[in-house]
Amino acid sequence: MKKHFITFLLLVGMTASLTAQQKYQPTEANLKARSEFQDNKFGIFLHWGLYAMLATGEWTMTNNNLNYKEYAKLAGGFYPSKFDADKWVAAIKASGAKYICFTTRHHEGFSMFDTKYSDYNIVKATPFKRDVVKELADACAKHGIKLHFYYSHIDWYREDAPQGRTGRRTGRPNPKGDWKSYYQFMNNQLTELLTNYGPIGAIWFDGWWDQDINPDFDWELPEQYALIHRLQPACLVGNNHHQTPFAGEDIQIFERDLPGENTAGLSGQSVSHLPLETCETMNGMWGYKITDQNYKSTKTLIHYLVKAAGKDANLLMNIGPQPDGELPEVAVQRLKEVGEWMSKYGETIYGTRGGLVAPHDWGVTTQKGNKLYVHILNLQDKALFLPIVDKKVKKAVVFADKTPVRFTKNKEGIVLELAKVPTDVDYVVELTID
Ligand code: JFZ
Repeated sequence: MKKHFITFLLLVGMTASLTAQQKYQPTEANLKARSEFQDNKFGIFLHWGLYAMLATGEWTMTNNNLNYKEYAKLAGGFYPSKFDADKWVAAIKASGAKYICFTTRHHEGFSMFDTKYSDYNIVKATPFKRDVVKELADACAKHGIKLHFYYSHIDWYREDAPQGRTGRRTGRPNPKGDWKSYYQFMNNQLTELLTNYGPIGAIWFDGWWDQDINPDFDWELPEQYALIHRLQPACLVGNNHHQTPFAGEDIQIFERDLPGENTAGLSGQSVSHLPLETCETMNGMWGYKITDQNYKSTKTLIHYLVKAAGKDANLLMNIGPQPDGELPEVAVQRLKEVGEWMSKYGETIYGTRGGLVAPHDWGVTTQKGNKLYVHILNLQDKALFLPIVDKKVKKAVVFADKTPVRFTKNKEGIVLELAKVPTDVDYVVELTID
């Protein structure tokens, strides 16, 4: 009897979660936001929290098993005197990025915004007393940059946060936590974030994977996602869970790899039909790391952006702001140089989708209407074969100066005859097809 009852409960549970999943129908506004998101192609990720002061990345609290009460004392000394939201947003805009994703609360548990639901926040617990999220939101609105919020499901500080495979030695008393209380807390904060800061482009969740040691753990995501869509239907929901997307999500996120590639071991999931985004660090760390000056070259950054576009994905490129409130100088220089390239070649990136010729070792293609942009990133020859059979190529020009490019056709496709072996950062040939 008992067994039957359990089966019955299981069935009810499964049906309920199925209905919750099937119920998600993105609104018109949401679908429009998804394609605008894809058009934007390039965003800047900012990892900023108390961890910036320790200057060893955002995982220091758990990596060094720092006691949560001791760690919290950092807040009393957090005074990023040079913080200027307008300056940040202007530098980011100059790169050609169209949106910023900011860590409102990372795994350390410190809220970088004014919140009623915890005093452990930048306004109440620091001498700085300024809501940097509000200042960023205002600067973004002024500069026409979209704002996305990173929000951690993990919290290494709160006693009610259930402990997963990280943050187990931060001295908190109760590993099980109090899920009901913690879930309510997160939803309260999400409500604040989606009420007090104007239209938000996306909520970017992270930390689901912390409970992969407990397969039965239920994050109750459908209800949380529904809350977000209720508050702002156009707000996109993304989750860095490294799985194929769950119901209620609007974008698929990849970490440190292009979709379909998995060199870092964090992106083995299959590629879905949702808008794609991949995030990558400009040096090697997300949060500010004082010893890491190993910044990727401007060429590498541009190549990554172009390759993402060729795979139909956005690039979310990260910078870890300093504890004094400034962006690292090298990062600002990179932003400027990527921006110079984007002001010339943006047309071949913004508003495009992955092109009809799949990515190759030599580069990728992007496409908008009847224009196919051939991005040659790495070619040793003066000619390039493109397997285009279903479409007719009417015209080929060098994108930069519109000089004609000769091409010949054969039954397998076309061969572009270039004036020289390309040495540009990205030698773009523009094809008109039909
Ligand atoms: C996550 C965060 O932990 C990290 O701090 C940063 O915010 C990045 C963008 O996202 O990265 C991960 C995700 C998963 C694991 C480790 C780091 N994991 O499964 O161990």
